[in-house]
Amino acid sequence: MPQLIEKVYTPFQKNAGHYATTTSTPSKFNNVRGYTIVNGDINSLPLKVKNFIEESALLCQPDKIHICDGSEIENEIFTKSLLEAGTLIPLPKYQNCYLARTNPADVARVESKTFICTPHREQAVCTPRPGIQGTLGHWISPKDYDDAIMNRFPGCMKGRTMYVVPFSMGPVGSPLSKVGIEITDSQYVVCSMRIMTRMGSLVMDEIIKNNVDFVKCLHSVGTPESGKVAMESWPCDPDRVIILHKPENNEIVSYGSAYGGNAILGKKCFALRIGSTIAQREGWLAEHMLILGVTCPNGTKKYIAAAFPSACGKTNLAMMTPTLPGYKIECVGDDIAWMKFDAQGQLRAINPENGFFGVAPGTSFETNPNAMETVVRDTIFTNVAYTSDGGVFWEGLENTIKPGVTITDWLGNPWELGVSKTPAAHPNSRFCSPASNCPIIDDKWEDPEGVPISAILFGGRRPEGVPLIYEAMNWQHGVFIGSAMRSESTAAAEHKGKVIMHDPMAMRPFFGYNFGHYLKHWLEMEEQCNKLNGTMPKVFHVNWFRKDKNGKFLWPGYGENSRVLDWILKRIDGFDCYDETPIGYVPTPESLRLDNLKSQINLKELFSIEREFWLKEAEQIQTYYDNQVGTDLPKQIQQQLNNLKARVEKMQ
Ligand code: GTP
Ligand code: SPV
Ligand code: MN
Repeated sequence: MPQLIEKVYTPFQKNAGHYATTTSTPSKFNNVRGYTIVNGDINSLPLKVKNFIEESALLCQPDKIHICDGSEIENEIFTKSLLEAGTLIPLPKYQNCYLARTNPADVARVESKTFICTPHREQAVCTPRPGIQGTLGHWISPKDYDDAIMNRFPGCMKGRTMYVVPFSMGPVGSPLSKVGIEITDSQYVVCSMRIMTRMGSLVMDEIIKNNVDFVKCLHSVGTPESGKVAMESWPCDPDRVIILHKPENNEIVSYGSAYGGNAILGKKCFALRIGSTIAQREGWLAEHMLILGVTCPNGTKKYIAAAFPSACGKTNLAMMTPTLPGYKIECVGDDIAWMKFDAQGQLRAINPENGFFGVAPGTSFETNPNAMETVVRDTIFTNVAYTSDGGVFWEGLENTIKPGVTITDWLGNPWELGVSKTPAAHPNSRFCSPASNCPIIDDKWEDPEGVPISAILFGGRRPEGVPLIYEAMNWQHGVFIGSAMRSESTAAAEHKGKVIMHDPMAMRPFFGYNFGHYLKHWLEMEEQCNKLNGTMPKVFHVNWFRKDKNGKFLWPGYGENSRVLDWILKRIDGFDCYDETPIGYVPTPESLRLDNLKSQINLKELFSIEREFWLKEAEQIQTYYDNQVGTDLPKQIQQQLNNLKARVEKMQ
């Protein structure tokens, strides 16, 4: 049996991007099914891996299969090929950085086309009130799931290469980690997965050695024949995008988009949607949370996890430069946390990712210098603007533009500061950078045991009514606060306008199973902890985004948020520095450090808790539960809402 390996890489050929058509390949390398293995040895793989590859090949009918090893040389070859295809543009101002401009119809996650497939609808989603559209995820039946695949995938990789990407979410070999294999026809996705996950032979070896189960991820940008491909350099099929998850098979299938969470399948699809279902089965939590370490002036260090909806400040908080002297922030992760109790009942978290896929606009030397330092090496930027000196530009970097430098916007059109009316960078433009590049990456960010979590923060964009910070009175109250979270919509998904949406636990787009069951699971974490004689983390709600009557932020945010962390640390240490309010505990006036603040803060407005506002808020939460969650709502959560209503009603 000849080894089906071709040592020569063909992607060097001109125009050999995603849609490279095969030229002659030696027939002796073609196996019976008509494809050539151009890298890797399929026969050395465990049967279940081999089967997954062969079934996918049978369906997608690629000309070639490349089993990725994750090596430097392999990455260089893909990069070169993407440059030749025009998918990537070099950025000579920085080291090993590139810009991708997408098809303008493929710029964000597509929540309306994202589905969870279970035998029964109620396993995946809550049952909304009759006549009401559910907003807590979309269910698809097993039959429609199969049909969706069969209507899109057969032959979708004809004439092209199928890449097999073994990856680990979490440090390779950690007891908290899980592995996956993504099959994709996009080299851009392969290069992104290499940044965002631990990817390559190391992971495949782990799968072979320990015969571990892997999450099956199948991705295609779509068929060029669909006629909807407007840009050769960014193939996609926007009209037929679909993102499917089948938890019982640990399976993800994504078609038509190459953007972010739609295509980098280790991230939202695996680490959150499939991850949350595994976590429910195994008794842990998979959450849309940053993880940071904070050291205070006396040298003690605590770790905090925080759930904010997409584009609401996780990356910024995770990499914050504190303005309070003597404080140090270190970053463990900026988007996802997997958390589990250890044998002592201490909640521990790992960041399952290996990189940051961060929002570019708003990131600057003033707001997030650590991110700015992170992105000047080994980064793929997507949909930011380009400068004539080989660099990047986005809203927030206005003062970095040197005289004479011209700007090209994310669509490829000339753009002029102060003149052009449209944004230079797409509002959801991103940087994709290795976490190890971050100057404040935490020593323990790859600790296989995870870091101990002392507090969980919830927060969102609440221009009105919600104070800078308040603390939950207990765990159940904390779970309630998370379930009742609301936030202004952002460009991270397809929602239009700035409406205040419910986004419970910052997970609305990412639940892998029924939200009511998810809340029950959260409530049960306390029992798990008690059995182990542990201490539950404290829960807080923060809001950096409250505005005054003129629409100006009441709080400077960013590094100044260290003042809020300082108060949280005092509470973790048990200091009695809070006042009780109907919505929770708020800092006593002297306990929130405001020394040396550069601007005048209207504390009264920032912390005001209005009876009318909160009566309405409680009513809206009730309507939301009734309309969206129905009988799946745990009674403890309804009780918490009743308690809130009663406390607010008693206000003067
Ligand atoms: P995803 O990657 O989509 O999950 O987003 P994220 O939660 O990591 O949000 P990120 O930190 O990238 O911030 C999104 C936007 O919010 C950026 O434009 C930031 O500049 C802005 N932002 C972050 N923190 C603050 C803050 O404390 N105050 C204000 N006013 N804006 C902030
Ligand atoms: C988010 O939208 O929460 C992101 C970006 O982190 S994406 O990976 O595209 O989902
Ligand atoms: Mn996110």
